[in-house]
Amino acid sequence: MVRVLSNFVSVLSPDGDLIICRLRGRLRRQGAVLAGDKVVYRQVDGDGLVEKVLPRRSRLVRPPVANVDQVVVVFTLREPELNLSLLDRLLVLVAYQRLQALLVLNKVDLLRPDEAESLLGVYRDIGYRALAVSAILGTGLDRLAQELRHRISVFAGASGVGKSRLLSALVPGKELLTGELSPKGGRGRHTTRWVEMILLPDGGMVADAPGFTRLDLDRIPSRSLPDCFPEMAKLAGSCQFNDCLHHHEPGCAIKEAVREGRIARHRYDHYLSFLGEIREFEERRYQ
Ligand SMILES: Nc1nc2c(ncn2[C@@H]2O[C@H](COP(=O)(O)OP(=O)(O)OP(=O)(O)O)[C@@H](O)[C@H]2O)c(=O)[nH]1
Ligand SMILES: [Mg+2]
Ligand SMILES: [Zn+2]
Repeated sequence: MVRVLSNFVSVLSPDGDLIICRLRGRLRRQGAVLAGDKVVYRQVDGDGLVEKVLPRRSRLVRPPVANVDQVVVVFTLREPELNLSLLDRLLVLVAYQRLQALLVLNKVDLLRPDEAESLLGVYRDIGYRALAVSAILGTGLDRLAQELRHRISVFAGASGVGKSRLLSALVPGKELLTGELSPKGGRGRHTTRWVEMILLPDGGMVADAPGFTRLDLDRIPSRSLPDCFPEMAKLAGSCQFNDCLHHHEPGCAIKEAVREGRIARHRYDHYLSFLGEIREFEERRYQ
C-alpha cells in the first residue's frame, strides 16, 4: 500500500505497477488501512479491490504508517525554530514502538558549523544516529541515502522542516509538493496532506508524511517512560528502588547522573514534564 486517500488507495503490485483500488466496506473506517500495509487485492474488470490487510510488523499513530523499520526524525534549529520538546516526544514514541530513530538536522546552510554539532553531539552520546544535512545545498545527502538503503522508513517532524524537499532531493524524478514558510514566526503551513510511500532507487522505501505541531503521549504507561530514554534505561538498574521513576525517590542513579552532567539536563526536564502529563492522563482514566 503506497497511499491512502479516503476510499481510494494505491497498491504497488508485485510487478511494480501502481494499481488504484477501492476498499472493501469494513476496511473503510479510518485507520483500517495505512500506508505501508501489505494487502490482498483482487482485480475486477481493471478495477482493484482491497480485500484484506495482512498483520502489521509495526504501526505508528503519528504519522499514520505501518510496517516501517525506522523513523527519520527531521528537525531544524531555525526556520522553523527548534522545538526540542517535540523532538524528544517523537523519540519517546519511536522508542515505545521499538522502532529505530535516525535524527536529521536539516537546513544547516542557515547555521554556523558548531551550532549543528553541539546539539547532535548530545544525541550521539546517547547512542542515536544523527546527521546534519541541507536539502538545498545537498550537504550530507549521501550519508542520508546510505541510512535509508534497504530499509522502510518514514519521515516525521514539524511542518516546514523540509521533509518533502529532502525526499525530492534524494529521489531523482520525484517532485513532492514543498511549501513556503508563512512569514509569521517561520511556521510551516502543512503542505503535505497524506502519507506517501516512495520507492528508493537503491532499494528500500520511504514515506513522506504531513508535519505536526503537537504529539500526545497518552498511550504510554508511566512505568514504560524511563525505558523510552535510552540513557536512563541504561542506568535504571543502579537506582536504590527497582521501581524508581527517577523523580522524588532517594538513591536515584538518574538524578545523580543529571547532577554530574552525564545526562543532559534538558532531556531529564522533558522526562519529568512528560511523566507529569502521562500521570494526569492515567488519573483521569482511572477516576
Ligand atoms: N534554507 C533551507 N531551506 C530549506 C531546506 N530544505 C527545505 N527548505 C525550505 O523549507 C520550506 C518547507 O519545506 P517542505 O519540504 O515543504 O517542509 P515539510 O517538512 O515537508 O513540511 P510539511 O509538509 O508541512 O510537513 C520550503 O520553502 C523549502 O524550500 C534547506 O536545506 N535549507
Ligand atoms: Mg511535506
Ligand atoms: Zn531512579
